[in-house]
Amino acid sequence: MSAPRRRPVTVLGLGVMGRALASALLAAGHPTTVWNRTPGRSAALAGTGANVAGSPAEAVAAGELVVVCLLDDEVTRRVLDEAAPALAGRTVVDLTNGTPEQARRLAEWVTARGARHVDGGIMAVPAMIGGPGALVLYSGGQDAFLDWRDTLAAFGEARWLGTDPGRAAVYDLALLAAMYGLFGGFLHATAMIRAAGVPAGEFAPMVTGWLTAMLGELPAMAAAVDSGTHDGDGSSLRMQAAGFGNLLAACRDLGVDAGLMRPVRDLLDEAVARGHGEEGLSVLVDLLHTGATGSPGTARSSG
Ligand code: FVH
Repeated sequence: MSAPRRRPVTVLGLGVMGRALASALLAAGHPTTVWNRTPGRSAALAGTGANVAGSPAEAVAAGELVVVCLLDDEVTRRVLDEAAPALAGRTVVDLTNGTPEQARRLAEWVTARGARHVDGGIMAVPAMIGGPGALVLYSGGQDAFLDWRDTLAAFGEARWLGTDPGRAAVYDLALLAAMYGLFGGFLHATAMIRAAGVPAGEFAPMVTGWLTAMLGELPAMAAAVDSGTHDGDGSSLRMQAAGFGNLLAACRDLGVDAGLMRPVRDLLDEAVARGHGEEGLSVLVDLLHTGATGSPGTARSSG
């Protein structure tokens, strides 16, 4: 029996991630057309069967599904604009990092040109694409997503988050915030431990064990945020604010910049000053969430 015919697809953008996505589509048997501003980046893909287009319009015309993976939303808009006459009838899946508002605006722009739009957020590094740990979040055009779900599964688990085109982006950025918090904590801790003369490699297993234990707290903290009952489970903010000063003092003594930690201290102090001293860390979510137009609290600044 012959293999089922795969529909033709296109990838716009052959950075590290775009190349991984194009490779996954080729491996899944899709006739794959690629385009990149800098032509040299398509050489290896051409060697494994990709068609290389000379312009965004030529690339879009060749694929029923157009996967976009460019630097940012501004570049995406510029590249899609060049391809606008070829967009009608296509499904555009934008995997470029962006804000929820950018995703909603692009959805309007794409659908106004007769194409379907799905926004996506890739929760994986390029080497993970096509492997078991890769997760890609999607939202926007549901019919388009369902139509292409099996193809998109070539990248990793394809998780649907609803018809708001901005939904995938807000999850993506929130997950990145969690990741940067974790990495920021690790980097600061490692700077302290190295300043104390301990090699990072010796410290890493200890910090991994500690963070793994602390990850177990997250479900209870999330439940506290949802219920509004922040009992702190034996670790009051008053106690934590008092101890945090020692962390900053030790950094001073070690010659380590405490810039990543000071906002946490400020937030703890603000929470205590507002009468939350006997509550737990989960109450800080209420202080951080000032509303879309809310002015930042005294301890924080907006982006
Ligand atoms: N790599 C990662 O770990 C993350 C994982 C999660 C998702 N992100 C997002 O994916 C988008 C692309 O990321 P990337 O890693 O492929 O990034 P680069 O290797 O820097 O490739 C950038 C591509 O964008 C093209 N490009 C840049 N500026 C322009 C422009 N003015 N006109 C046309 N194309 C442009 C660039 O082309 P070139 O420099 O090779 O000519 C690359 O194709 C991104 O949103 C991540 O946040 C990756």
